[in-house]
Amino acid sequence: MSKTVFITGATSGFGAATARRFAHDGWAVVISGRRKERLRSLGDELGFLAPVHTVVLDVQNADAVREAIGSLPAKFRDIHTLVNNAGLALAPDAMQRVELADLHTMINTNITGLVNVTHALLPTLIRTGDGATVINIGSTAGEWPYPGSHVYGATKAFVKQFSYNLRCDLQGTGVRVTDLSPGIAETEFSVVRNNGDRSAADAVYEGTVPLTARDVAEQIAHIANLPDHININRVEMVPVRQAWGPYAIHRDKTPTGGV
Ligand code: NDP
Ligand code: 8X3
Repeated sequence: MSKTVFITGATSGFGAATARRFAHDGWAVVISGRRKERLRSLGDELGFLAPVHTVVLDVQNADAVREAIGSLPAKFRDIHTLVNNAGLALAPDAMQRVELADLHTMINTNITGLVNVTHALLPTLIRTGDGATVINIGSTAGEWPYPGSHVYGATKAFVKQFSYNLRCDLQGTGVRVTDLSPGIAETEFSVVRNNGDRSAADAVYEGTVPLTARDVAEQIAHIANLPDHININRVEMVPVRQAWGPYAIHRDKTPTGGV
């Protein structure tokens, strides 16, 4: 019998590429996200390759998550791998200049949403036992600071620590947990971050060679298909063209602030 993967945020980017990758390997695939039309068209595309079930779902809504997982058709109920991928960055400016509501949306999606889905699926994954896998999509932003990353990077730091802590709780269950943290990758991520401004999004990738969604999907498939006794705690993957800059030293001795 084929294994089943549950993917959040499958309407674009890493999630859609992961759905394609697993369907090509013959896994049963549960694809979820908020955009119904996108899910339908991906379901139509992959339905010839593998069993596909679509779930319109906003991960921020704990009741909806519980309900969606509780009402999976029998054929898709025995989840082997959960890919906690749904997430976003907003407010690409300094913390002191951005809207509080955007910060809450990042927290509610990248932290609360990920916790909602994990909590709802853990009983199933524990029942699956050996080889069951949770792959949480973190980010290099969870490890390395940069201007404008403020809450986004902090949500991804949460993903890393949550992944490690979850491993402790799941010791003895056979369930594996990985924090997969990519660097810059060309998806709709930057369009969302720049509030639909395509030219600002394109500028992020201009003149460089970023990761692709497929690169990330390959890693996800690799991790999920490893022998049951191996747990990859964390993977940080970046394009060769992405490294670190020097410390930002403010070279101006004029006092700041005051009235
Ligand atoms: P995309 O914008 O292409 O995809 C994001 C996905 O998340 C979409 O399918 C979107 O679906 C879904 N999503 C967003 N909010 C919600 C929500 N409330 N409920 C359910 N689904 C939601 O970006 P990526 O593929 O690049 O991003 C995927 C993950 O990878 C994110 O967690 C991101 O932070 C992370 N990441 C991205 C990197 C990059 O450079 N691209 C690098 C490192 C990490 P819908 O809108 O239909 O709900
Ligand atoms: C997305 C990668 O560098 O924009 O998590 O933070 S980056």
